[in-house]
Amino acid sequence: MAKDLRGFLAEYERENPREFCRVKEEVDPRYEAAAILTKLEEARKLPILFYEKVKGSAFPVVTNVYSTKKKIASSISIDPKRFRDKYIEAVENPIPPKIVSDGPVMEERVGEGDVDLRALPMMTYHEGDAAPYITAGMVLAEDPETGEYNASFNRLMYKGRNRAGIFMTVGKHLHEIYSRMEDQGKPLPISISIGNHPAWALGALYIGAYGESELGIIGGLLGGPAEVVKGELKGTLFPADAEIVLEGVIEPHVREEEGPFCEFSGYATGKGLRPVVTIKSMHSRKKAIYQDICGGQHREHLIMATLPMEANLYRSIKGAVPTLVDVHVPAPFTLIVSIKKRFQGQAQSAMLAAFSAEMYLKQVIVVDADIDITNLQEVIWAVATRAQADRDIMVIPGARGSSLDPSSGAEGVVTKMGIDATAKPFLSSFPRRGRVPREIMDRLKLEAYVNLAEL
Ligand SMILES: Cc1cc2nc3c(=O)[nH]c(=O)nc-3n(C[C@H](O)[C@H](O)[C@H](O)COP(=O)(O)O)c2cc1C
Ligand SMILES: [Mn+2]
Repeated sequence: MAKDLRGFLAEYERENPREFCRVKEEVDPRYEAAAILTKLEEARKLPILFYEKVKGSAFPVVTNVYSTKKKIASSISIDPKRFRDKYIEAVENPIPPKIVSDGPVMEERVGEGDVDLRALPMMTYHEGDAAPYITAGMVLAEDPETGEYNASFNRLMYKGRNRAGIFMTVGKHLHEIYSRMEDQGKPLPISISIGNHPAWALGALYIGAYGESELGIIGGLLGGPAEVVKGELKGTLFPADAEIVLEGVIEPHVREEEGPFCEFSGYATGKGLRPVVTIKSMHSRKKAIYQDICGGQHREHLIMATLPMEANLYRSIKGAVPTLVDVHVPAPFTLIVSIKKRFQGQAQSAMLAAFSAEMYLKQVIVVDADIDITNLQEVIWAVATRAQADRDIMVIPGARGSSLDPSSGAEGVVTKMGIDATAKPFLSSFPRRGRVPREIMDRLKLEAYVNLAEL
């Protein structure tokens, strides 16, 4: 199993040549790459796309690397059906990272006076995006109080040669670390690594409690410690075999306009006054590959946002409701949960566990185990026939949600809603669903009565 991005790409291309598309024609990072991806998605194709020539940059670009569960699961040699179990196993058995003295990412370096973000093929995807963005940058930052490192993905807006606006969701961990440094009037040193093996992204995107180590989860997914090198700035660390790494500081008490940017919510939102990163140096491998994740509601962003989230929600709700069956995130801020209800109030326990495990969640629908939660038609049918609004809706006003929800109030304060669409009092005492008896269905041969080919 490869442990770096280029090793994974080579493996995947060899084993799945039809899911790996090399584009030799020059592509413009301004809208063209996004148009190619959009058209492929419309044709229901999700290949890894490797752009060999991107206008204005010497770096080739790879995108859609994390676009399907199959790709992600194969990167850690796991059957897609076992993916969630494996992920939870890594969360529960983290392996601490190992600091190594050198790594391939140190092959090339550009220092403070020369570093220029314009060398990178930053992309503009949608009408309304404020500037070119870096979207696949993994930020590692040290908590000044505990010395632990936090990993997250944070969009970076191009602002100038060595400056980028950074979006750190209020209430998420990087924002907390930055606030702790800002309280002391100090800049926060960070590394931003671009082009990592999928296990790094999967771990970084874990939605866990403050202080839970994403680096440990990455180790658990890789099956051995995540190897990191120390950077030039005091306190920076980054993956030894990343393709490209930027080191920089987020200055305290500086706010400038950032956004709008078309997000996974489907809207160009989030314009606001936000902190700025000053880039101090860039490290890269020889012939480095720049990785991109198309902004907005494209498969890759959605799958990377939901897979780690579903694993965390499954684990958290299971602790509160042991008869949890399954969880599914079908749309932004939305969760569907199925349970085998043993006693009254369990749907509400599931909702409360879910809301406290994931700040972005705004609506939770709980159904019985007979409902296929990936089929929204069935879920809505359960809401229509098993819930009554005055009795079964839980409303939590004034709660922290996402500022990317355009219907939210001041900077992401939302009203959360839980719908208990389980049958009352229990499924066993509820009217039966219409079903033809099983033995008749098994016995009857349709071909004996109708010619299917003629219909
Ligand atoms: C492609 C991609 C881009 C993201 N961009 C941002 C971002 O700009 N700001 C942000 O706060 N979270 C962003 N996220 C989500 C966070 O990285 C994610 O919630 C992460 O788990 C937060 O880390 P934390 O749990 O340590 O706070 C992004 C996620 C993905 C998949
Ligand atoms: Mn964290």
